[in-house]
Amino acid sequence: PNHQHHEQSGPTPGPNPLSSRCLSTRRELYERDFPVYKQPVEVGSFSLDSERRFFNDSRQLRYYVEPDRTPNFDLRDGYRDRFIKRDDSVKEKLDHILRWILANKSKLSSKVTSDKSCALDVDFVTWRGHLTKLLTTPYEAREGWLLAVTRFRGTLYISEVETEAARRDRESRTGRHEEMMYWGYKFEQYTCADDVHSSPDPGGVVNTNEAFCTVVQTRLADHRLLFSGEVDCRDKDPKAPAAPACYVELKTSAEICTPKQRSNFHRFKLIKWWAQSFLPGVPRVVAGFRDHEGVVVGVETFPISKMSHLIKNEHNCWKPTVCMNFCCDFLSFVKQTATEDNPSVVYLFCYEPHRDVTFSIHRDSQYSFLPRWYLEGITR
Ligand code: 0WD
Ligand code: CA
Repeated sequence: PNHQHHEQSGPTPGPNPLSSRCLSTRRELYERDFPVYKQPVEVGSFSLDSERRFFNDSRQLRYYVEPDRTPNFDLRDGYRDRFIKRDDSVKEKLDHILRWILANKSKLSSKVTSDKSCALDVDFVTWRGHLTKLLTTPYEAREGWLLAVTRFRGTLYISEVETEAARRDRESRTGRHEEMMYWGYKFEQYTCADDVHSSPDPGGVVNTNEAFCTVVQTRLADHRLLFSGEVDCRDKDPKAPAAPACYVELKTSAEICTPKQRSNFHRFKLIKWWAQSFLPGVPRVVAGFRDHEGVVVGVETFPISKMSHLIKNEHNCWKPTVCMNFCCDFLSFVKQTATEDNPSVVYLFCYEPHRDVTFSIHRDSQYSFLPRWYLEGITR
């Protein structure tokens, strides 16, 4: 896909100083007080089964079973013969979230407008993963992004578009890289059980079509957000706090052997772990540290609230306030830019490392992403 063709490159230049054609990504501009970020509230959840079918329930939610501190999990086991991989060339856009919205329209705080149709009481609908990319943008020197935005009945829908570079990378992955992508899912299988009282089954099949997703509502400054994110598992203690506080994010990472490796881990990996879990209010990450052969040699729990202390000794490190203020200003930029309320219009926002965020406008193009079933379903 080519996103060069657009009808104009921004609003007509005028005297309005609040209306701008681009948004700076320079860190210094975002070093101010931490913005208001309301405690995220889970408003629902959904599941995707082994064939990627949608269910408006938590059937795919799994339970965390704490492993040994030195577990020796072999993450390569089953890669050849017990692995069913999701087809990542299929772009699902916001479809699962939109399905969830239709299924929960009545319980979602929605208001009836003059034409008897419902408008959502939120400013933005998106995936958590898209917001994670926004939070880390001021520190992202390698990967750009494209975010498509459509305004429909006052709500701004944000859906990612794969960049050319990302598509090339996806299509040219090495065998080693493909196998390493499996390791994270295999770690989940070693540490998650299907039921409160059962044990993990490392002899089973890993199927990456399966997913459990939480849907949360929150507010960042004056932006009301509704987003969904995939959750790996929950605390199995029935006395654990309510969702999302009972959720656990699982990660694998290369074992840390040198001070240089520790510093890189703090500077480049923890920012992604922090941003991803902070957004939906997931309080901890359990990390499996593995060697080059894919054997987990250690497991460590990282509370999200302690991550910002861990990094304070690092030189030139990321700051949570810069991440949140940039995201907040980006959302303001989107509100100010995407003004035409029309499901066939897409405002395409583009970030390339070390550049400002820019945008282009596309009418009835390949970028339109709100499906007819959603437009019709929300209208009745
Ligand atoms: O571009 C995307 N991120 C899209 C995601 C486009 C369309 C759909 N999705 C959805 C899927 O329905 C999936 O269930 O992604 C869901 C996960 O969304 P998310 O939580 O917003 O994504 P993110 O925070 O980036 O990733 C969470 C987990 C990953 O775990 P790790 O520990 O590696 O961060 O979701 C998985 C992955 O296991 N994942 C995905 N699953 C399906 N499709 C995708 C994807 N595109 N990206 C990550
Ligand atoms: Ca994970």
